[in-house]
Amino acid sequence: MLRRRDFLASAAAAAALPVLPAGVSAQTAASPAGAPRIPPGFVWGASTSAYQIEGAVKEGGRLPSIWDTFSHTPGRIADGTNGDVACDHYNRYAGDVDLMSQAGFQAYRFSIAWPRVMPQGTGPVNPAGLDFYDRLVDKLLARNILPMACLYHWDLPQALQDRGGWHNRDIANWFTDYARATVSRLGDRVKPWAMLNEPSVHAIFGHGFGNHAPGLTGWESYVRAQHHQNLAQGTAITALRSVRSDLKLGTVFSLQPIFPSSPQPQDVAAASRFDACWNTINLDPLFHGRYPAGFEQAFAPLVQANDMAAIRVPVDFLGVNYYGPSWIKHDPAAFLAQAGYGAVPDGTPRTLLGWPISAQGLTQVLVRLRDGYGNPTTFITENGACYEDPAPANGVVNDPERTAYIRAHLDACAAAISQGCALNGYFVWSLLDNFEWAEGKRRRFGVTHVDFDTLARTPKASLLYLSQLMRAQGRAATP
Ligand code: IFM
Repeated sequence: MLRRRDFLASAAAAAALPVLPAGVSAQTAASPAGAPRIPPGFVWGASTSAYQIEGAVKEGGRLPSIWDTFSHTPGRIADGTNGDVACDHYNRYAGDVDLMSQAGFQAYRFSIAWPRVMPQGTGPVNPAGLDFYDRLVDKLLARNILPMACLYHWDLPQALQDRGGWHNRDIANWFTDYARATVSRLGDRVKPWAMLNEPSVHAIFGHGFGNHAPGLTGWESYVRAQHHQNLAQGTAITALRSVRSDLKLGTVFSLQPIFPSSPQPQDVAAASRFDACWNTINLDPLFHGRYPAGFEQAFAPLVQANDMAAIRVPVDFLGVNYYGPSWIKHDPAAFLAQAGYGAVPDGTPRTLLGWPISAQGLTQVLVRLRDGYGNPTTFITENGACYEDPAPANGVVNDPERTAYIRAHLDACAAAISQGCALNGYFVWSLLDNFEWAEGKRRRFGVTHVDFDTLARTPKASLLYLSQLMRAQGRAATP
């Protein structure tokens, strides 16, 4: 496993990037008073995903994904919007990269749209689709920003959904073929590659609750989608190892502490089952080659002879998306292991979406990885918060709650590092206000405000805060 400095240095070297921009040294970068105690060498990044920002859904040979279908189905999206235009990043990517560069970001995590690269999901590659990512990557490198690409952030080609999508075991090979084609084209410049984004979330919401695309429901549907994502992830990592030897291959999980909503034994047991469905259903197969205790039987009908060996593959890094903890109660009617969301303790602060806030929970997640999963090289690949923002005034959007949220979570990163967790970097979610899935455009996570009528970008105070920190600390990276 690579550790912090090795990772940035080798990824930057492989991409022919200088680790330190000219004129900046570890000595010249000082810490602002009261700033989180993040050590030099930490990677500071911003994160986005294709369907949420690109728009241009019919340009360059792209065909529909499950999210095009879902968002155009009446009643699915809270405000009736869709990703047709989103932030128009497809056409405005150069300005967005300049914005990142001006802010001082060192790295950018974005996702590749499978329906651009292989519009039918399998078969011929669409060169025009890859051309877009070529342009994006070259622009990033020209600005000394390290590209980190994620191969799948929930936008499955609709043509594959029509063949069963994540319920069809063949998807492990479909995904691997798409991954190989994409990495063969971009792997000379992009070194860190994440396979999947938040597979348990995609399985639970998209294939269990049905409030995300493709809108499927029920326990068996969830189990099939979860196992086939695990299998596709492992199969693709193994295949990509032989594409190039200098790649850094990993994946991204959403992880959170899960608490019982009461000390009643039934709620305690439900919390443990929910923890399995959210957290260890991804972690245990990848790092230990088994499904969590109590879940083996549910997965047994799907697991073939070599599956667990195919899933348990070494990774160069793990991306952790963290937002906050959940409180869970026993609920016999809940499709997910009879475990449902329960009462959150009085006084717990929450974001606009009602998500409980606990920066300490981020440290707990990282300590769990340290103690239970071999302390993998880790990046926080998403962290951020949704709040009601005021309109832009004097060229800025004042978002003190988001700024405080980010600051507290950076402190939690520093605490984890001081406790020996192999945390290497932090990517804020998100660079831009965007299409927030079932919430549409009415819920904003960006550190940059986007006016969805004019598509104008305006920095928020949270971006200026990050920028100040990154300029003082981030550029102190030494190889
Ligand atoms: O917007 C999403 C992202 O796509 C996946 N992680 C959580 C974010 C906020 O809901």
